[in-house]
Amino acid sequence: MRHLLWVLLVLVSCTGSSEKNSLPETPNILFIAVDDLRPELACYGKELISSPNIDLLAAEGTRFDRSYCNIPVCGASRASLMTGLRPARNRFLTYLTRADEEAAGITTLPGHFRNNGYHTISNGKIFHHDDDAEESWDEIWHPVSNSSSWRDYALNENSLQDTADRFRGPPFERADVQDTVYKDGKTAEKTIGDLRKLKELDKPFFLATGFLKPHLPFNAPEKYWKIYDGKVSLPDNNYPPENAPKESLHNFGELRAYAGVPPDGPVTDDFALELIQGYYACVSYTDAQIGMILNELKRLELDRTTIVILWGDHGWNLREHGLWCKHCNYETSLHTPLIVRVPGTQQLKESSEIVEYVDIYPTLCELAGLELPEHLQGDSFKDLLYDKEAKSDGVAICQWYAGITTIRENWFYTEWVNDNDSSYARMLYDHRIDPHENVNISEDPLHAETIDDLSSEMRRSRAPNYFK
Ligand SMILES: [Ca+2]
Repeated sequence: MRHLLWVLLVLVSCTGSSEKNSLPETPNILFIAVDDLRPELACYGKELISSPNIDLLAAEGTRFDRSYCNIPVCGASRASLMTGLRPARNRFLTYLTRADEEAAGITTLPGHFRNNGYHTISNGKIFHHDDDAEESWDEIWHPVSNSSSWRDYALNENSLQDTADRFRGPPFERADVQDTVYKDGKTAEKTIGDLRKLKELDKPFFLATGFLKPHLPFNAPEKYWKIYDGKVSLPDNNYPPENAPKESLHNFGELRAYAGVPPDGPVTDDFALELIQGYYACVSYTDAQIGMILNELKRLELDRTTIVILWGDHGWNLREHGLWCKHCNYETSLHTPLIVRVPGTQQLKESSEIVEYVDIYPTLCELAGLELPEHLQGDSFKDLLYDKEAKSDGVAICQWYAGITTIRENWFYTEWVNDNDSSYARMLYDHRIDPHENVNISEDPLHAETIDDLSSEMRRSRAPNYFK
């Protein structure tokens, strides 16, 4: 016995960290996707937001403070993350992206786990299309709303008919209903049932659960709206950045498709306040669903063998720059929440290293001890969970159509390029002095060298397929 203890001690001191000894050999994965969630959470310093469950997950795991999606729209961001491939000039561009068409033949993240003996389940919105990359999953399930509408309304079927000239119903709903009236409540129920079932399974699992809120429409039970009554304020930069290129702005058509939103021009302050409160209510509603799942994981003691990862598919503008929705190259659309909790290991509380969503696939493989498929274009950030001295490569490249944003240190540089790789617009922000990106300084000769450098960085190392 004494000999065994000695061997263990030597092993611990040789590896220099605890994670190798206590991480399960084949850990389960609980993969939580939240639609349109920017880091609007108390654990990210937004103290107004009630997000106790995600905050607890962050406290027990590692919170990434500089995580960026590679493309700020649902379908394309998810296809990129799930395949580990970057967007390119003709790949992963819109919300309608299908991974199994634009990356045909590529093994997806859950597909890779499935090939390695995992039982894989997709609940709710993981890929944009319900039937995308079906061979990745042993089981696929989608919630059905109580309402007959394709969207998730509790009360507003009549108003949908009243506004037949618009594509959709109202952009928010404040209904005094149970959580399970809306789809995300059903997704939580289904996922909890799965955990109980998977506990008895004789193989590891990759359980993906995707929540629809805080995506529009901002429909959430009354109790979550109430949290924010009288507490919401407007951002102080309700205007385009000084010298902003027109390419960086849009008309937030996604929001205008909803009834009651003016067809052009800005929305009123009162309407903006209601939209922001609705977004917050949806964040708290989703947080509560995630809490029920994480509590069940603990109750079943599966938390001891399960890696939990939580991510939002991209950011969202809540009237910053006069914008709503995503679909642009500002940090508001690119910055995302990312939290990873690994069982049985002593993790760092947070990381301020720059990581990208193409890095998630290799990270989960490495944590689970799976080989990395050759096609992957990101880098594992496993070391950032444990090693204070560890660094990422320090660069994120994000793409919105022809606009490519290079994020490095304090610089956020976007260049719009045409088919023959010449640029026709650009913007540069220095987050040390302008963290909200209110003044484009790309035409200031003082920064010419920085721009050259960032422009070469983008071309050289991070978008090898982009110009092909
Ligand atoms: Ca989305």
